[in-house]
Amino acid sequence: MKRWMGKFKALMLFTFLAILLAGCGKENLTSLNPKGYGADITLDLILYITFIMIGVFVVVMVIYTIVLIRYREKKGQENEIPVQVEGNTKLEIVWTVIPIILVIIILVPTIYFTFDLADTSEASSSINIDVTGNQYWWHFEYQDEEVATSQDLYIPTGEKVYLNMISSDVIHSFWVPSISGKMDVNPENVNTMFIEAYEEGVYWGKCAELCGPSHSLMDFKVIAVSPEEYEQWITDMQNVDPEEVPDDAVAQEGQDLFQNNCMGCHALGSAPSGVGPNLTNFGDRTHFVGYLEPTKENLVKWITDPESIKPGNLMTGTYDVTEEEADKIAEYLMQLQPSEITPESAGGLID
Ligand code: HEC
Ligand SMILES: [Cu+2]
Repeated sequence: MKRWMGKFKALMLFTFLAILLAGCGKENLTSLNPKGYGADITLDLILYITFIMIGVFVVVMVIYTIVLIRYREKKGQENEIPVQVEGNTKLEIVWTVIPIILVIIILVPTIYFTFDLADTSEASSSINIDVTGNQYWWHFEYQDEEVATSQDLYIPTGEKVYLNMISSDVIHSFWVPSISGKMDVNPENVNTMFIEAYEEGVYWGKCAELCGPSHSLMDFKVIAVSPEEYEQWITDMQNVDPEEVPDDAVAQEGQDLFQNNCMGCHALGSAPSGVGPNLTNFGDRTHFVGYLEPTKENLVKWITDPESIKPGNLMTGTYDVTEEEADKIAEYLMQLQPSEITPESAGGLID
């Protein structure tokens, strides 16, 4: 009885853990519910190979069980030595050929789709975006549009968008599990991959290569909108006047403070970004610094003590503003909302 209780407890623990971990996935951060081309193919391949493996397992287990039952030692056979079989050519051929066939069945679609996903022959007639990975944020430049943004990557649905990716420091890896596979982002060479989202939505991206103390916080979003909305967004971004003075007095003070303390690293408009992210549409972010909700409280905390939010970031200790000043800057930054096309209009985050 005691022995069974132990096993029962272990079973309960596993069941509990399975249920608990199953709840860890987010609707917009899972490769098991693909919403784009790369993720779709990856899941198909995973399932295809898994089913073949299950088939192999079942066949082997059936043969194993039959052999166990059929050839077990029966009463009166205790001292009998069974017929010794050795070097059966027929069997040798069978169990060499079957695995080779299985490997080919797995290999052909895998190789086909590996090349398919690496195909950049249509890149020149498509949207190209230059992506830079930085410790611990992402920068995006729309090649032909003179539009630059950081952290939130806007793309149109239903078409392949080519990303030319490089790193400004160490190796990162670009991964949006719901819509694509992952690709390393190296300091020395440009790696190109395409992503395609089927549906509108906000998809969560991750850096998938350990790159420093805040690696796990190097999150970003892909915002997929309809092609018309995408055009609208591009136009809105092109029309931003980085010098535009906000209406209310507090935000105006914030703008002055921002220009004096922060513009050395941050860019507005299409100007190339320096050490820090482009903040042109900062007020539209669903999250900032990758993972925090853009409330005023969080923003003031980030400006006054970035280290507590993202250890090892390159902003810590490079300027001197009081909490009161940070509050005004936050007021200004949150008003930077150049477009009607936002993560919210794309359906927001599905949790
Ligand atoms: C030395 C360069 C530097 C200076 C000066 C600087 N920043 Fe930053 N800032 C950064 C870097 C680098 C990041 C990215 C941090 C990360 O995510 O790891 C950043 C990130 C941010 C973000 C988050 C952006 C996003 O969308 O995720 C905000 C907001 C911000 N800075 C505001 C400010 C303000 C306000 C000031 C001035 C008081 C300032 N920064 C001064 C380098 C700088
Ligand atoms: Cu990284």
